[in-house]
Amino acid sequence: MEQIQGLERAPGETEWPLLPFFSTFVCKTETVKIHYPLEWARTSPGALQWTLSNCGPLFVDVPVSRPGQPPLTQWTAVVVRSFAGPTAPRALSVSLSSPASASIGVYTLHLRVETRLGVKAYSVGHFTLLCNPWSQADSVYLQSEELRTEYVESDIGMLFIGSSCNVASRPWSFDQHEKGILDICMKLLQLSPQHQADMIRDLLNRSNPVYISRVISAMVNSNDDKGVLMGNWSGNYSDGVNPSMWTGSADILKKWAETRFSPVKYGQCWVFAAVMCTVMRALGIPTRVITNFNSAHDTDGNMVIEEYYDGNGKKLPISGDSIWNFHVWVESWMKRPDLGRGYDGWQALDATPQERSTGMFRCGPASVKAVYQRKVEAQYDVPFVYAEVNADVHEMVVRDRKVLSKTVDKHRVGSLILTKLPGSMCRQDITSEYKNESADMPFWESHAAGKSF
Ligand SMILES: [Ca+2]
Ligand SMILES: [Ca+2]
Repeated sequence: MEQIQGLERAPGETEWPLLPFFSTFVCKTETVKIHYPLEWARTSPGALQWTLSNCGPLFVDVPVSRPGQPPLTQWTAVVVRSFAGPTAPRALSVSLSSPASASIGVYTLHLRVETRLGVKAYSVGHFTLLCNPWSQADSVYLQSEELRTEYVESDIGMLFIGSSCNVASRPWSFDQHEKGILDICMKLLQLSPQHQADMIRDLLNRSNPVYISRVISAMVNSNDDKGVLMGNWSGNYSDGVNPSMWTGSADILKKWAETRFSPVKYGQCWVFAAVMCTVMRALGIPTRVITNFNSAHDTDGNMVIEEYYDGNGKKLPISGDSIWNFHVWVESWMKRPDLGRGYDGWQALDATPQERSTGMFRCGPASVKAVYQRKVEAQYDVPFVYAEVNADVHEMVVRDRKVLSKTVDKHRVGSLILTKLPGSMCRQDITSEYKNESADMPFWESHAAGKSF
């Protein structure tokens, strides 16, 4: 299948060239005009029916209806015009519209025509249906044109690494418009354990970006499934590629596809995040890469980082918790009807295999607003993300398994959270989106500052 262009076009009507076989992609709720030769039969529009199959057993029947504004709640097909003349070939032009609630994926379009002579069924071709951040009805709608340009269309990234005192930047090519990449992203959905286990349920769930993003966060790493990237933090990368040597996502995704979906060696956090950003942008879901400096990895779910030292200040290997100089994940923009009001917007998603989330190495989507509010029961993985940016560090001196002293450091973790500033290669500080710094102030101080927390 071939991708004819990127997501840069404006929403609205798109005319496809003469069929019968086409392959392209279209965003949900967009109307496409399909021009189909009907040289073989006399027909009346009322006897036509399109059938869509989403890569398998899920079928949607779309009877051809009368002209009118297509409702965004169901598939519609409207005959725009039919051609019939003594010299011109018989042909039919039909507008097809998808609802905002449609599942994304690769669709096969069948045309069924009833005539006096019988019924004919034709397989017309394929198209890939994507999320539509331009459509208000879509769960990933993003109002600002400038932000859509940055978070969906832009294929140039800047990843931040290093330390909060010495931030280094690393350009990255997301390559989501590159030929073949969208098909590989679709393959990633097809190979997911969810799809393999229950195809119909998976296809139905693909209307929901919360579900889609959780599947992708698992499939970008090769743990537990046939996912893309294998992590390696050993320093020995001799049988693969040093994670620092990658500069773009296409090389990684193509290598995965070319090796019949064997894990690509190797990734570290920024590589996992950048590849996930590519997949999400390719699917039409606004996404950005985030770097958290002094990022905590809480292994026991208590949202505290425990550090144990002996009397000489030597760190003891008692706790599994750790603090990375930096850690990189992504945020995707979507509605969260599953969480009630107030949690729409950016959702943290992490493809780096750190901890299992309901049995698999994946993380999120965790509403950034829920992290800010410490709403730990808001699925998915809010306690883990909260700890990454906001865990207190308990430094304990122990002897004979007894704690002799304990100090609490409330400020080390999550010292700076950055992303790329839209329309620029500079950094944007988004620490305050994750952290309510005034919550740690004494009451009088926060009160004096006029904060209501
Ligand atoms: Ca995986
Ligand atoms: Ca802990």
